[in-house]
Amino acid sequence: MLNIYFAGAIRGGRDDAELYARLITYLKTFGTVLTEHVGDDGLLQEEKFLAEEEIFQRDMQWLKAADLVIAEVSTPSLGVGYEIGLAQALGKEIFCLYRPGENRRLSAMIAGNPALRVASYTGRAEAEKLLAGWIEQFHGKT
Ligand code: 6K6
Repeated sequence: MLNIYFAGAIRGGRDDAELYARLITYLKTFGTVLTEHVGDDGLLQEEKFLAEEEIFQRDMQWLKAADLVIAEVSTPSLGVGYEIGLAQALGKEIFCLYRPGENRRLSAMIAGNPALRVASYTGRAEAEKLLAGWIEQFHGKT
């Protein structure tokens, strides 16, 4: 079973939370999504009872356990950037999804990083198509 770490902005901003939830639901057809709370404000409310150190330690364990890291990077987030950098250092396969917007531009640390697979998309259907293609290729390699 594929273990998927989905990364998306939390304190960076929750404008795309609903989209994260839909992408996570889609990803669950391919394996286990370790970070379901990223798309679920109800689950995040429960996390308020955890110390920040506990959240950090747990997320790091999940990142180490992941086969695949999928990051939605349209909303800039320190946490997501950190997770991507660490996932790269751990040798994980990393896919980044980016929805271009009028007033934003993806960080060069992501857009210019040859170790990442970054794709732009406009809507959920396109994002899901990209995810399915990536996961199929990933399975071909393993
Ligand atoms: C409860 C209410 C608000 O935040 C919480 C609990 N916080 C977190 N719980 C779980 N994962 C977190 C939390 N904060 C950050 N992360 C991890 O960093 C997630 O895996 C996200 O991919 C990423 C988001 O980072 P920020 O900098 O946008 O918060």
